[in-house]
Amino acid sequence: MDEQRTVKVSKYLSAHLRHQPERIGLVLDAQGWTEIGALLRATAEHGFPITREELEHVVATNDKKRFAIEGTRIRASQGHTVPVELGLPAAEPPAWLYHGTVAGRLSSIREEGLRPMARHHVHLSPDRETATRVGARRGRPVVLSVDASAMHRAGYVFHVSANGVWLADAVPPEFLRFPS
Ligand code: HQG
Repeated sequence: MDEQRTVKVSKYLSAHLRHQPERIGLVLDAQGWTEIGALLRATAEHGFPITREELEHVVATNDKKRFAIEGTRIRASQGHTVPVELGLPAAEPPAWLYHGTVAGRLSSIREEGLRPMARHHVHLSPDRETATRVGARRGRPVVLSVDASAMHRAGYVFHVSANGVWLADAVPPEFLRFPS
């Protein structure tokens, strides 16, 4: 399977397992799972057939481990815009977490803090390198530091997804440090 096809399949899976399952007639359960057989049939019926081998290859080699398989079912590990309850346990965060964004967002973020926008959670990275890549999707990256230890002490709840993304409902501005 070449790299271009792998990326295409990964994007197709993200689109339908996180955002628009109904576009291919797919139903996700409350935790975001769907039967692999039903997914493969739906892809074929909607003009983008994916084979089981391709699916398994993408799940196993995905750069960010975006998808998880359990038994006969698959789900996206995080990043949904459709309502799902991933059922992740609360976890104690590392002292600092990082968020990559761009300059144009900063005045609003200084005022409101970080908000989940279209997703269910604010996504935070355990290291600056990852946050830099996340920010770079939108332009020249700006990396904010989040005082996760102070948030945790103040009672804010964190979850960590199966692929190591830290999730919070919001980050109030007082817990953010902006680069000078
Ligand atoms: C910004 C990708 C104005 C926030 C990535 C970001 C990540 C605000 C954008 C994952 C704001 C939301 C998540 C506020 C937050 N005012 N702008 N108050 N609060 N923002 O895509 O963190 O490839 O929903 O800075 O790699 O960029 O999909 O979140 O720029 O891991 O697996 O609003 O998505 O992973 O954008 O990215 P997003 P994100 P996948």
